[in-house]
Amino acid sequence: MKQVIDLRSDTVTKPSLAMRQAMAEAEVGDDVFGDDPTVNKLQEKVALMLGKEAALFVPSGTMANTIAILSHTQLGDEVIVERESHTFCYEVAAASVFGGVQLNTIVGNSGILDADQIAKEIREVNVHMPPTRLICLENTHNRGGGKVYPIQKIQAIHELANQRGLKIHLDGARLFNASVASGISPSDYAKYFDSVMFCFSKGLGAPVGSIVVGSKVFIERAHRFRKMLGGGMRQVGILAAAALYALEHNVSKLAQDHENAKLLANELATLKGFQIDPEQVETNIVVFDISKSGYSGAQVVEKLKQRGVLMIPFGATLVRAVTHLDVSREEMRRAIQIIHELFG
Ligand code: TLP
Repeated sequence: MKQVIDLRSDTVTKPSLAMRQAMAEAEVGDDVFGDDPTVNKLQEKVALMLGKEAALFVPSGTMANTIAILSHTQLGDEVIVERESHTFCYEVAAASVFGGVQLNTIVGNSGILDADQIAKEIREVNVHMPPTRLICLENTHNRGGGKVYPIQKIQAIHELANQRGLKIHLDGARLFNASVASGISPSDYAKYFDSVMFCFSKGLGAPVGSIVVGSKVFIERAHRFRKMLGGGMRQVGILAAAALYALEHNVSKLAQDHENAKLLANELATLKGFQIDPEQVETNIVVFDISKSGYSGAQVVEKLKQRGVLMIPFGATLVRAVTHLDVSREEMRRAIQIIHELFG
């Protein structure tokens, strides 16, 4: 059987035997009653780790962001997001549908916004206008090619939010990738946000699950919204056990994913018609432009697929590859070899 090298996303990892063992042995209870000891342990651990009062385990990153937005806002409020953010591009308008908020999008530089850009978009109090209530940032930035948010920019946006009485939420689906790449701890990022979410089901290698952290009052509201959206889970300690395992064993492995991504980016940069600046590849996401290659993104993806290398088109002329726990250095080298054979 041809072995596939799956670089479509870091969501494709399969739980290891040791993780499955931890899941099998997890103590469980009905979490809607608050009775699941493993979920409670995970929530306490993550709240402490991020320096916040409380945490809530949720089924997905999309639900985490939606719950956070709903918890910070009221019907008719405005939320500032980056134009290429996951919340704007890929969450099926959940914040608008369920929260009745308007998203005001600002175009960033590889997904990164400056405080000045945001300041211009904060609305005056005026009967004609929706009140600006919340700013959402994304770190690392997915469509920005896994870009790490510079901490000085976060600090400036945090100050602005404070001055203008706004809340600030972090989509930290890949917060640990940012942390490993920058050397800045998750709690040093989290202190600039009222709420933070991150995912266990991406680079950390768990099969399911994300978590939202914030103040006790915020998490109480978030808890109600989780129930409202159908995210109240029962003996979910088996998933929390995978998340605990991931935190303990898989964070340190992210550096290897970042090295593999850099290796790939360096090779792609040598190919005629493929555009990428390897310097810009800071974490595990590699987005490259093939517009000058004579192929469409879909064609490049199809040719690779026939040779057992999976990536995804990321727009008409862009292709994305994501490195992760289930792609070894050797497999990365094999994928690079195939790319050279096809496009070199
Ligand atoms: N991202 C997925 C796809 O939805 C695009 C991927 O393959 O990268 N925030 C960010 C920054 C994300 O990248 C994702 C997932 C989410 C939120 C949503 O997480 P899930 O898929 O658990 O709802």
